[in-house]
Amino acid sequence: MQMTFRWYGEGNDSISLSQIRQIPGVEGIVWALHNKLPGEVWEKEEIQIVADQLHAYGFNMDVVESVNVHDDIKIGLPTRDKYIENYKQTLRNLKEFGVKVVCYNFMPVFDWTRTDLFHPLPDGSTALFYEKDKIIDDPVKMADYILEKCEGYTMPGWEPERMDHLKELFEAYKPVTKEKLWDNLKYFLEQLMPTCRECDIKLAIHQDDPPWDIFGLPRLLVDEASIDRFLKMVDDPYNALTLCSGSMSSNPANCVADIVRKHCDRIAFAHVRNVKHFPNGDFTEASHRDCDGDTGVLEIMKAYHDNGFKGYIRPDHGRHIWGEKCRPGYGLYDRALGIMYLLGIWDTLERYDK
Ligand code: DNO
Repeated sequence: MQMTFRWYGEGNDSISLSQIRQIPGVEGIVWALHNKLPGEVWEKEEIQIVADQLHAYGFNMDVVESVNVHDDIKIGLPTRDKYIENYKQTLRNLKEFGVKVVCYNFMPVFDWTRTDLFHPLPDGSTALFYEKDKIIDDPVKMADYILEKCEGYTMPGWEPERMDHLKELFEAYKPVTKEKLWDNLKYFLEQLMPTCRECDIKLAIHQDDPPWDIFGLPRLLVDEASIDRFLKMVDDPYNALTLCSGSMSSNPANCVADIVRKHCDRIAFAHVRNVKHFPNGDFTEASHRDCDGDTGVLEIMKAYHDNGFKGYIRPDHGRHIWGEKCRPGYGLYDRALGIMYLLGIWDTLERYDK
């Protein structure tokens, strides 16, 4: 297991690499070229700039999160082949820098969705919050809210350039049923697998967050059965998972530890965080400590350990604590606490649970 930390890049993150260097146990930075639009090739010269920054602090750059997938691929338009070729070229360029895992998602239009990015918690901190009833609202209003609240940072999947065309995007997705979306995902993966093998890069899908349809858009990776289907559909070790404990356990019916036990060998990258449910279906994000939420962090870590997990792991969204001003969910302090908690569990298992 290798501990990593997500960083949005120079000038695009409130946190510096020198701060991250002081968190015990972090070996790699989970990075991306966040200025690139979905479908664009990531050029070697652009990657080199980040490589130099990370290497100066002794970090590896094995994991990219995310190379975003162009909507034409998800919709299944004839132009998808051009964007798939670009994706292959990006993988070839990433290979030159030793990248091993590329995380991506196949959610239509939006990436992760919350209705409140800074919801007050009883301890005086704030955290991401999802209020089911607010989602029935107009998606255009939702996008405006997210863009207004992201403190000037560009949120992945909520790029203003794309949000400007929301109505057209919703129109374009109209014929895309859930089954059509599965077909389009299969097509994408089958085109990509030979390049992944050639480059020795695992393509690791992130589940849909939250794991159910929103705004009438279909969502695929939502539970154990859909993960089974996904892995069987393209049964190749390079077709892998970014298993996101928080996304999956936003639905209380999902048991993340069961999925780890079943598919550990196909999990290339683990996101571990904690979610607390309310009886009406709302949920809030919580500290990484097991008893602060309902995700089952201890059981999940034990499942990874029992199954000899060799992949990459990172703490996921944290609360905003001690007055920190940061990207929603991506502050330094609570994620650093999260790392110490996860490593505490792991080190204990390593020593006493052979
Ligand atoms: C949320 C993240 C997601 C993830 C993408 C992967 O904080 O886990 O935005 O990076 O869905 O493409």
